Amino acid sequence: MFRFLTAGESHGQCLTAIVEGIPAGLPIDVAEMNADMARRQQGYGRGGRMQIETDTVEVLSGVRFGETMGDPITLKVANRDWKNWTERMSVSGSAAGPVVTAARPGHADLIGTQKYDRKDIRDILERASARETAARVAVGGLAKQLLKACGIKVASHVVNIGSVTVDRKKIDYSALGQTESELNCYDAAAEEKMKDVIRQAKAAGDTLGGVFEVVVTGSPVGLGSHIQWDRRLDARLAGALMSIQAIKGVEVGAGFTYADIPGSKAHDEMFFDENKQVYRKTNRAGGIEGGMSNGEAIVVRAAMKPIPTLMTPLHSVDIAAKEEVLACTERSDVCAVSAASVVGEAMAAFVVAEALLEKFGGDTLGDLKAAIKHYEDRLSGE
Ligand code: EPS
Repeated sequence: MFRFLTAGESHGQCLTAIVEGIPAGLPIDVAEMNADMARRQQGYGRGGRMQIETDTVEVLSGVRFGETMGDPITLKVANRDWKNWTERMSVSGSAAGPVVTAARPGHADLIGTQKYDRKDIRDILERASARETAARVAVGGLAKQLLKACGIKVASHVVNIGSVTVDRKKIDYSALGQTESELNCYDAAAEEKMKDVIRQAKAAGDTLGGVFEVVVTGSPVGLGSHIQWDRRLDARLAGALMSIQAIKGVEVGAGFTYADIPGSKAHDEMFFDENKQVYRKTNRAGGIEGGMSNGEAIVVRAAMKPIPTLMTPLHSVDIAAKEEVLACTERSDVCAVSAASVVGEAMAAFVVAEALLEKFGGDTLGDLKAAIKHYEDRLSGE
């Protein structure tokens, strides 16, 4: 079983994650994990917090002399900002300073205080914050390294911000994972326009959402299963991406555009040749048929709503005074779609690694790779 939990508040001491199920014998490159941590922090439109933090992963258990032992792995990401919050986020003592009571529409503020019987919205927003995704990217770093050892690569790119969409014809899919782009976007002209609309939103005290795409290449056929609802790979990827803060829509392959085309144009016809065996010329299915990977690139997209913390706040209600007010303004981002794309990679990597381990098992990396080889030999008729 491959699983993880995260813990930690946005302005608490640190974020942590416990990851169980990574096989023994996997070399771990912490610098590579930190490269993704840095990618999550960048992005035109991020707020002041990112100037304070330099997110780095500390491995507290499960790795010895650079290699996993099969033990649970504990990861820690320190919050540098904690030093500015020691009183307001103290584990002991009583509340110092004013409480937050003006709920932000679109955030967990109101419902969280109702559900958990809290008087201070901070008790909710601290954990609801997308800061938690730093821990997920750390976990995703482990999953990615496991996948890489098995020939599977996970990459992402931003395809839409606000009203600006990339021109897909300009995108070199073989270059995914290699951009210097501030917005993780592979269409330079669209990226400039995206920056413009982010600038305009910032000037107006507004925020912007968008869409990112995650692409997984090198996956063997048969990850996931058609035999039970909760084993379908597309369902699991959709759930994992939807679990990222502010994600409101997910699609696989042609996704919602399937609604507009007849069956004769919707499916990926199959062909055969001696070298490629069964192959397809299109990939509208996004690499998944019948809830199972089909060996093509797995393509999933997620739509992010604009961040609900607005510098020109929306009409709302004060939960203490029970009167109509303007929502609270916390320091926040104008646009975090590129950061979310890195989190999307992490969540997709986790799901694919989980499905890989489920299918091939293996307490050690060697056993896992041998099982994959045995299976691929069977499929190729050797
Ligand atoms: C985030 C850290 C947060 C926000 C953002 C994501 O930092 P702070 O709240 O200290 O400014 O920038 O959080 C939210 C968008 C949110 O709604 O809470 C991060 O590390 O990604």
